[in-house]
Amino acid sequence: MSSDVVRCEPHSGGVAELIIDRPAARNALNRALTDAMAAHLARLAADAAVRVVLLRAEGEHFAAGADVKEMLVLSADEARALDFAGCCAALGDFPKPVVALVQGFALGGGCELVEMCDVVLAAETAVFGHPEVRLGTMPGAGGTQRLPRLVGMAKALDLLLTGRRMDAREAERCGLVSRVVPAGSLIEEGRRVAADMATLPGEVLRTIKRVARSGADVPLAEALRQERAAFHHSLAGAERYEGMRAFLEKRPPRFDAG
Ligand code: CO8
Repeated sequence: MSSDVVRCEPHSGGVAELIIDRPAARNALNRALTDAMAAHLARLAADAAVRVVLLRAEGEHFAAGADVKEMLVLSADEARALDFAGCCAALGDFPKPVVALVQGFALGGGCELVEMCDVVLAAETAVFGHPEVRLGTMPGAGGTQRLPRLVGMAKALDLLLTGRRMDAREAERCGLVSRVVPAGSLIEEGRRVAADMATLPGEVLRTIKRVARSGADVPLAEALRQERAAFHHSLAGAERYEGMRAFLEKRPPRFDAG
């Protein structure tokens, strides 16, 4: 399946690459793009052969945010009717690990996409920011909620209320970015991380993501209860027999797709 603005390239080994491909408009997120992304993600969520998604973008920039040309002509009623900004929920709700590769600008809605991903590799040249306030609007795809959870309220409000940009190193220090890598090796390094993750047991990967994310929204005691239940459940799985046996037999584990 392909579209003009988002391509999906399945790779052997359990990794699917989702590629934002609208570089002439700095990968601005128009409706066609977010619809295509949602359609791809729905298919990838259901595909048992896919364990990990690698999200990246063509061109010099990750994404310059929502498409301002589309937004300008949108009335508040139309935005509500279209569930504008809800269009990115498919990424936020995606059940499998998503590794994002960020080069150049990730602004506004582009930064919100990053905030929804699980492991974020940024090129040294990456720049993050929420300039929405400077356009007379505000984040609508989770920026005011996910960013403070990731980087803390002081840093988040600094970014959201000033619209200033931050570089990759600052983004790494404050917790938006997992790792900073040389720009020239971003794709290679991202593919290596995703491929390695895809050799790990799929059900356990999904459970860790689910429990880590859902636990952040409930009191600690409830989060720990959820973790314990998931941990006990994992002990009943075939994956742990293979992982533990392989360790004791001093051989690499072989986890079946799933
Ligand atoms: N929307 C539409 N078109 C854009 C956007 C955008 N966000 N960003 C760039 N473009 C277009 C430009 O209009 C231009 O088109 P044309 O060639 O037809 O004139 C082309 O891309 C190239 O742009 P620039 O000449 O500006 O390129 P530069 O390399 O000089 O600058 C920047 C790159 C810094 C990324 C610059 O383009 C920029 O500042 N863009 C706008 C960034 C911004 O303000 N983003 C926030 C948008 S609001 C938002 O994201 C709200 C989120 C709500 C939910 C989202 C759900 C999807």
